[in-house]
Amino acid sequence: MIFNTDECMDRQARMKIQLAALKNLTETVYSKVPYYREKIKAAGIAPRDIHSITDIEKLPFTTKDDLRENYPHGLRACPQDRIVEVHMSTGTTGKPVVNEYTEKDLNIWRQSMARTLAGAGCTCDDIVQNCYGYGLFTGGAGVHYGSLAIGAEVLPMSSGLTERQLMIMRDFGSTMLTCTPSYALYLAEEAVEAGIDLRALPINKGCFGAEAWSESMREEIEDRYNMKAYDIYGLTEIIGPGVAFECEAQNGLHVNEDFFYPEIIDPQTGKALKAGEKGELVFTTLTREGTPMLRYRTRDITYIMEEPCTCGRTTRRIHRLFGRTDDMLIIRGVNVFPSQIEQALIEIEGTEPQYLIIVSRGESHLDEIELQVEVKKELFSDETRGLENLRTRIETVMRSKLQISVKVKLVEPKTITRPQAGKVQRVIDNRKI
Ligand code: DLL
Repeated sequence: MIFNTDECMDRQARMKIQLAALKNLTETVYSKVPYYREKIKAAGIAPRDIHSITDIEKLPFTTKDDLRENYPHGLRACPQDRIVEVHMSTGTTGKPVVNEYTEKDLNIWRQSMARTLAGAGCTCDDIVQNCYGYGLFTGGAGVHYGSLAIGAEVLPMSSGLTERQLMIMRDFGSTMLTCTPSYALYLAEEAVEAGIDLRALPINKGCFGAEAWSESMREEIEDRYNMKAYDIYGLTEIIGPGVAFECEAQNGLHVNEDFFYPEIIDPQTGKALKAGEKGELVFTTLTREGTPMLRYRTRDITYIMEEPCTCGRTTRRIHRLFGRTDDMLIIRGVNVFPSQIEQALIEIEGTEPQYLIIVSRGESHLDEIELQVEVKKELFSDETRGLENLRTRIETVMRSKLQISVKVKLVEPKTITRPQAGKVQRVIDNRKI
């Protein structure tokens, strides 16, 4: 299976299906979920006002605060006895975000994850080493279900226990790796220590996501494993992984839009933006039963790509993520995204794709950024002038690209902590604001 017919259907035909599903969803949440009913009423509309797919813009948004307010079951749209599985994302503050799945919801997840893995070329011949965390996090379960749907062999490793991961990878001949991109690089570094040549192993492709990663990280992973690395995107609130994925063209991520309807809005005004215009990504789960989401604001920044893809799928794509609206640091009034810093670093020869941004408020009450950057080992054995030149170069590039001063500290390889489970932390904000 490379892709299925639903992914290649005529766009007009798909829009008709999406409209019917949206009407049905609006009716359901209006009648079953008091919170949604009140919000829809407050917006001055009723389910009968949905006549075209663009009428979705009349519906109210749902935010993470709405989910927290309704913790744990307030947004459930079906009786408890129809729920068969629950996942949550904990985040760093506040109550967890809860997603409750019916059997039909799991079916949607299996299909979207099968499409996701197939997008990267996974077939029943593959041995999938799944190092996303199993448990409440959606990564482990999502890849597991998708692998089973394809008929691949899945190794349910979960994250951590790196030595054992490498031993299994070698002894079982895993052909596909699924984990966060930062963990893939961590594994690769540990493989060097353990004297394992990853490039000589059968592993030849991987699906990476759950956190931001740059093209240079992709190159590094591809090079270290001699594999093709694909970007996959999703979030707990909508289904987990399986919302959007790269195909072999690797030109944007195909959205499983028969299940998850995407919109892009201006994060300030909430107004809908056109294809090609960058803004906040919003999803409506057209066919979910357990905890359906109406116009959920993801805070992820990207744009929609409507041009046809060379792979033959007709689903619209999103560009790889540019960051999150809530990632944005405001440093002395200037908006800075960690992804901009990473992008600037990529262009500087001699740096490794490992960095840490530490923000603090100095004695003068002004915000300061220290950027710790790992540099190639050879540079440390060189005379110090090389290091000093590199440090000033990075500071100059940062000043010209970000319009702020950044204090750069060069550190030896492997100084910056790698997550052995969960997502990488790129920013430490000590400002207490
Ligand atoms: O991270 C689901 C997932 C698991 C996706 C495995 C891919 C692979 P959450 O923990 O709820 O769910 O976090 C969702 O992570 O809103 C994005 O900000 C970020 N994210 C997910 N995938 C990507 C990606 C899972 N490919 C949040 N690139 C999302 C950049 C990503 N950021």
